[in-house]
Amino acid sequence: PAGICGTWDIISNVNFEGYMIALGISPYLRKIALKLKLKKVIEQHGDLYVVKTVSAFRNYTISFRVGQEFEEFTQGLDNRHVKSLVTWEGNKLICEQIGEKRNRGWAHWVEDDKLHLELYCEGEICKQVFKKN
Ligand code: RET
Repeated sequence: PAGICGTWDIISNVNFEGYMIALGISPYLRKIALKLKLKKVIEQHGDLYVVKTVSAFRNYTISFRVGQEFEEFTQGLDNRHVKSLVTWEGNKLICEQIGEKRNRGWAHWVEDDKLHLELYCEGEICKQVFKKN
């Protein structure tokens, strides 16, 4: 839906640590990651979405078409190869990331002018909320 595009600043981040532990991210990298003020920059070019996770330390960008599976390499996160598929479920943009980790994926949606993101891995749920920049 309209409203997901733009630049978003994080205002809350619950259980990012649990999610990163589930991914097997090192204590050193987790400590850095927990201190970051993350931004999401979301663009749409025709049917192509580009989602950038931006921080002073490291950026991570994915681009995808809804309904079209793509190869994702989680470079700088846990450095795994997954097969990702993004679909709409109601107003939520849902991604399944099939690979070594069970129940891995995320959901993005806009509610009350906020961008909500849930990150899933092996039963851990990280909940992040962003406000429009
Ligand atoms: C950072 C810093 C280095 C360590 C980790 C990171 C995590 C990034 C994540 C990005 C998720 C992106 C999504 C995009 C969806 O469209 C910030 C790169 C672990 C979890 C869900």
